[in-house]
Amino acid sequence: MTETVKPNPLSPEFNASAASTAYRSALEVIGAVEPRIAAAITQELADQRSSLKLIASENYASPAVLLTMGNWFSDKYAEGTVGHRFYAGCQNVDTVEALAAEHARELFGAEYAYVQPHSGIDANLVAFWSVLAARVEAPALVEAGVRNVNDLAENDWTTLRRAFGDQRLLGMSLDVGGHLTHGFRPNISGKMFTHASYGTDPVTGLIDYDVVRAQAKEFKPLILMAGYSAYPRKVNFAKMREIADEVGATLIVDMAHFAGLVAGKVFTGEFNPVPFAHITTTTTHKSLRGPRGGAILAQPEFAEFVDRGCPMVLGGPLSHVMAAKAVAFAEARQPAFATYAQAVADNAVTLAEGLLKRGGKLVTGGTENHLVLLDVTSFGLTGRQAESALVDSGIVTNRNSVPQDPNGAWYSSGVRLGTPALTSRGFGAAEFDRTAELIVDVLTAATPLSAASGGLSKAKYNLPADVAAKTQAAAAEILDANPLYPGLDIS
Ligand code: DSN
Repeated sequence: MTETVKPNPLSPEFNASAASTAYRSALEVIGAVEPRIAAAITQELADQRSSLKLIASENYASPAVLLTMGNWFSDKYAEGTVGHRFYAGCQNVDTVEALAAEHARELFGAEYAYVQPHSGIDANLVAFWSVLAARVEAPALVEAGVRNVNDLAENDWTTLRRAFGDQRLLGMSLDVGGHLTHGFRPNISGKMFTHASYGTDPVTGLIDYDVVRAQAKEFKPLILMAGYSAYPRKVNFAKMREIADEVGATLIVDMAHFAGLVAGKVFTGEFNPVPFAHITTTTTHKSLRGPRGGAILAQPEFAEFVDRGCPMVLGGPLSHVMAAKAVAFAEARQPAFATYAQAVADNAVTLAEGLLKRGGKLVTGGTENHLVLLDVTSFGLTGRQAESALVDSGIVTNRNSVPQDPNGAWYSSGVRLGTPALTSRGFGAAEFDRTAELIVDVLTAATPLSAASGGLSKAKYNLPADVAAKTQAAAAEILDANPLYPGLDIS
């Protein structure tokens, strides 16, 4: 007989009574010093419990992961790497970091893992410096008469870039779902490299690998970057590696968004970046459902350079977070995580179909991962108006550009919807179809305020109060049926 247990992997191993005692005691201790912080922590749980969280980059970590971060590892300095520290007394940090790296290697089938990065940006920076160091540093610096990059004048990016031979990075365009840290000006990666980006096909919205290949041949990048934060499809990393090899580039894949789908074996073969990328970077808190942080997997030739991440690029390792990464990776190695990851992808398809059948327009027409990009221009709204109308109704998303966005990045024309968080609560097909219905109801009822009616910006809108109230009540119903941290009694 088929088992019909809902995929809520947080529940089976979750000892609600022990977690309630732990958190109540912690809040009592915190509240004795600064009660407003204890109150804010309590309120954050209440708020997270009571909203339909569809932010594609967010999730709910298990109490085991969260509790692992609140301890005395926070007090320890441990610059360096396992067995090679700039401080004494790091034996327990060594245990933690070695275990986290071992779990990461096993989880992703990687030969080398580095678990120190504090965030995805940090992980990418370490990866960039590693490629520069491995492939460029020595000859280019010597030729430029620079003995050490630390000798360069502060903020002298032109000098720095010349020293490194003005290297190039080709990454996915921000406009079609790429990430800021893949060579864009507001991020340091855009200052370190001469940058070019590849887009998507204007009709299908998909990456055209022949176009990427042609661009790479023309541009000859040192680094070919793959990965995204708002592209709702799989990427063929085997093809990306082929392109990188053809032009002598190093392939870095930033799998921050979909690491959980790789860990859970939803993305396998050519869609699993780890065997193909020279360096794979990630965050640990998105679909992977760990603590807020980053990690790097690399092929052995880059290991010695990545190992220098701290102090080259990173501050002292956050040992308490590395400990929580070890716990999260251990969780992700359990069969329940694969069930969860598959449910994340299945739920995204349900959400996409629920929106499509109610008249929604989706970038690329659907999804193959954990996110859906809804083009809200068909509702006559900007992304900003849609995001706000949904928040008023208890639905938390984030506005996002769509390809060739007429409203620019600030107001945008889309909302990005992700399934990892609500799937962790136990949402399945019925709940995601209902969620799609609620989203369409709100966006249909919301109207932009034109200049004539007193509104002046692409941010203003009108949403009938009864629609917001009705949606909030309907959302509360499905949220109550799928409680976050069931039995965790904090008030
Ligand atoms: N801020 C993350 C996101 O929302 O996609 C990426 O860094």
